[in-house]
Amino acid sequence: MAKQPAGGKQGAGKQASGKTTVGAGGELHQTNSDPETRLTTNQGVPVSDDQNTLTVGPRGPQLLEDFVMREKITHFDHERIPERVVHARGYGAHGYFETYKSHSKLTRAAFLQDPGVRTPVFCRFSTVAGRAGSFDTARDVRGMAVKFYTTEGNYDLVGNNIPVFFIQDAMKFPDLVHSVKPAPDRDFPQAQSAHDSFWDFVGLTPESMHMLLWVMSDRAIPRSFRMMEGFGVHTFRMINKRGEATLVKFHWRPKLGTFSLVWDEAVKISGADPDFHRRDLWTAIESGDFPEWELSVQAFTEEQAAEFDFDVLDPTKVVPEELVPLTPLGRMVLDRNVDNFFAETEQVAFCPSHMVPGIDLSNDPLLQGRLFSYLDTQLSRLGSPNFHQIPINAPKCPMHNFQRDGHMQTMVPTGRVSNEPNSLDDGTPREDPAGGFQTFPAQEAGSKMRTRPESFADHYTQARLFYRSMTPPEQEHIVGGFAFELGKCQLTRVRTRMLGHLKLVDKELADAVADKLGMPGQADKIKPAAEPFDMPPSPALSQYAKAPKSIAGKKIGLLTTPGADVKLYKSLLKTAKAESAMVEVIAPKAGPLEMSDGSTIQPEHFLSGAPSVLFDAVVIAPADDSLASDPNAVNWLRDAFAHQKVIGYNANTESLFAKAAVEQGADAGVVEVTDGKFEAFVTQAKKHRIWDRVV
Ligand code: HDE
Repeated sequence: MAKQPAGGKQGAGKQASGKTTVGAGGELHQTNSDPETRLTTNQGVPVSDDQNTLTVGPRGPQLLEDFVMREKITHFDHERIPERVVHARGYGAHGYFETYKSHSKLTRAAFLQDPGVRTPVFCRFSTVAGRAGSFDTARDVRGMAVKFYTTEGNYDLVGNNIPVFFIQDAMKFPDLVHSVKPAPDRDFPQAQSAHDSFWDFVGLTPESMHMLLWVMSDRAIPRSFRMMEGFGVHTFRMINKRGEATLVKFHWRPKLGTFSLVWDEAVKISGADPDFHRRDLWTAIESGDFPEWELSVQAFTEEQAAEFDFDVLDPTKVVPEELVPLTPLGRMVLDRNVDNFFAETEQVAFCPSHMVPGIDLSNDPLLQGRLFSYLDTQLSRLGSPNFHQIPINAPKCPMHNFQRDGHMQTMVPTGRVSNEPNSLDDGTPREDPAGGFQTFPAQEAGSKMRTRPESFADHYTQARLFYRSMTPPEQEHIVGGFAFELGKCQLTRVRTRMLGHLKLVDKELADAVADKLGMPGQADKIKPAAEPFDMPPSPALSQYAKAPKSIAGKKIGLLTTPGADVKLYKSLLKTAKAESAMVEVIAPKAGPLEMSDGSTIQPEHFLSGAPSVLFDAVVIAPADDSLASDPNAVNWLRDAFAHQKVIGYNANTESLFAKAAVEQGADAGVVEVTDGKFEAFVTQAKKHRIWDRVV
């Protein structure tokens, strides 16, 4: 299934055309004398031996003059660039954006005018806290950064899967990040926020309360990048040809719906498959199941914004969709994996300051700080002001100016003129007053000061709104999230302070967390900067209230044994295909699996390497009752049941269920499928989980 990388001079993937040779050390390697494809140094010098360093005699000292070996090792020594200080672990793919229609009333942005035009995009998803080598399913915010290669320059929408942020002013960002990163003395814990330094910082920073509710919710453990919403977070402006401005908030909605893992799954997946999310995205794209998102805006005027109970410049606030509904703009499809992770995903440089005509900024203080930070970080990460020349960052429209030279300059500008104005050469680039980027002429006045607007002071109302807009299972998960994280904090004052904040959010929430911690009645008394009030609940904030009843894009695991019922297997494949879902087979051993008709299939997994946490719904249909004596199989079933999954089973599973203490037909989600009929199974699986299953 893997796509062969592009061939060419460095052609990997193709069978070498030359001879296979056994080297002096017994190694097998290929030789090739074709000048088009043979191995060379970076200077193009053909290499005769890539296995052995130059020595004096077979056992003698190595020679410094071996420029072939030194060039190879030196290059290797410099293979890494600094990883991103945040969002280091990420995964990207190419695709396109198509506008549904012309949005010229709203914006003059070129990529939002012509429905027939596909604008190329590159999208990178990421976790925030962990290093590049950390695991995918950490409880964390996910980044969702999209670079649109428009005909009027690159536009970067650098967003997250949560619509608010921890802090209101960029000045606090280094402290926030230092607090969540591993402690500097001991360098742990990695890739998680369940520790004293994080909860101490956020407990002292009440503006983070709304974000904390989101981060303790299911949003922070997404099932898949393909099943994640995305948000621009800040308020931006759109400007039309007449120069009229509308305030907007950006939203990405996944076509598959928004789904999450449960915490115990996330924990187990991090061991079973640390690459769970990247593998999922890569596999879906390779198999032609291209993920898709709808881009929408909430569009409103300055006058409307002035009427809201919150300040739209405050990045800790959402504009409830019940107040301003979404206006769909177009769709993004990711249809091509990268050819090279480093060249593309690692070197892509997103900057919120990469704007295009028709889109403009607001005074959100966090956004303003980001405008500085990202360009600055690219200089240190990519090492040169010419990072825009790296193919993944280069605009796909004409680009001309008089910026010159610098490290790793790859362009060769011609002519004697590198300045403007000039009257020496009419062919040099000139400004375009009408077509060029124009900043909206917002009126600004005031004294210079370091302060926070009073309108940013209410830190609890929207946290309460979020909690009260959740379905009961989502609320339970939030309680579990807080209890887990605070339970990992060793300092009592860190816990009691947070319980005090939670009390201001919602008393029931605070009591439930305190109860789980075994600390009832121990909340600190906290005086809020502004008294919270009740807003009408916003069902649009709940993932499950609006989840599509579908298993499209989901994965069904079929656990079976040699002699597996071929009819049932084929019927499951057919059913899954009709629902755009995937099936993967798990057998006790890795080798080919014999089926009931004597044919063989290659199972995707062997049992001890593929716990049921890797699948959205499971079918257990062995050929006999041998699984009952395999502890991996017992745990497989127990976990699937505990994670509220839909479980299909056949007649050979009675003793396995007894061992796992799961009752066959325990609820509507434990379905017999011996006859190979999957209608009831699919109907249940479309609920995502059996929410009312008590475990
Ligand atoms: Fe970032 N952020 N950020 N951030 N951010 C970075 O830029 C920063 C913030 C986001 O896939 C860094 O190239 C500051 C909000 C994403 O390459 C850095 C502040 C949101 C990515 C940086 C914020 C984001 C980054 C690290 C507070 C959601 C990954 C490496 C003012 C709207 C992009 C890099 C990718 C990456 C700074 C807050 C999203 C250091 C100073 C709010 C998706 O420049």
